[in-house]
Amino acid sequence: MYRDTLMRRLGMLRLYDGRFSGNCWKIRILLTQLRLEYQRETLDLAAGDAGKPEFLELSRYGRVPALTLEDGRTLVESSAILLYLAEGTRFLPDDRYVRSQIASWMFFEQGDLQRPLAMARVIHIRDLAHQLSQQLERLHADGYIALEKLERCLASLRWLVGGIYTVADLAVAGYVSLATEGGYDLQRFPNIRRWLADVHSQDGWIGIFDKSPYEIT
Ligand SMILES: N[C@@H](CCC(=O)N[C@@H](CS)C(=O)NCC(=O)O)C(=O)O
Repeated sequence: MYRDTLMRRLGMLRLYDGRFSGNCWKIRILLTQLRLEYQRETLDLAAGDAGKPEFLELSRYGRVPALTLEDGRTLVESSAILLYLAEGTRFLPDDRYVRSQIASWMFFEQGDLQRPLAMARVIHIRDLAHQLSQQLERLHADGYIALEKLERCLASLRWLVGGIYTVADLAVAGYVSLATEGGYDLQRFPNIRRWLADVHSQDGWIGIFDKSPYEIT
C-alpha cells in the first residue's frame, strides 16, 4: 500500500505520522512555519501499522515520523527531519557554533526529556495511571529532573540558542507543551511557561490536532 502511494505521490513531501504523536506534531509545525506543502499519511499506531513490512521498508525502526522527500528518499527521526527541513532557513543559522548548540538541545530533548514526558502522557491517555502508578512515578522523577534543567537554563535566556527562535525551541517545546497531559505540573516552572508562551506565539505554530493549511489531502 505504501509503495503504491509513494509512486503516485512522488514529487511532493509526504509525512507518515500518528494522530497523537508529539514527534510528528513537531514536523507538521515546521512544515507550516516554512509554508511547505506536504501530503499526510496518518498511521493507526494502535493497530500496529508502524510494524507492518511495507512501513518498515520506509522507516527502519518502525516508528513515525518518517518523511519521504520529493525525490523518493526517506528520512526518519524527528530531530533529523527538523534539521533537514530547516537547512538554509532562519530556523537553523549557518554559524557552526550556533548549529552545534541547536544540536545539543535536540540531543538533550531526545535523551532526557522526550521519553519520560511522552511515556507519562501515553499512560494517562490510555487511562492507566492508577494501574501503572509506580512506573508513572519513575517517569515523573526523570521528567522533572530534565524540566528543572530546562527551567534553570531559561532563567537567563529568552530563546534556547542565539537569541532567536530556532528548531531547538521547536524540538524541545513539542513534548514540554504536552507535559500536563502526562500529569506534570508546570506551575512550578515560570521560565518554561514564559518561554512556551513565546514559542506558541510564533507565526505558523499549530496545535497538535490542527490541520495545517499546507496539508494536501
Ligand atoms: N526518536 C524518535 C521517536 C519516534 C517515536 O517514538 N515514535 C512513536 C510515536 S511518537 C512510534 O512511532 N511508535 C511506534 C508504535 O507505536 O508502534 C523520533 O524522535 O522520531
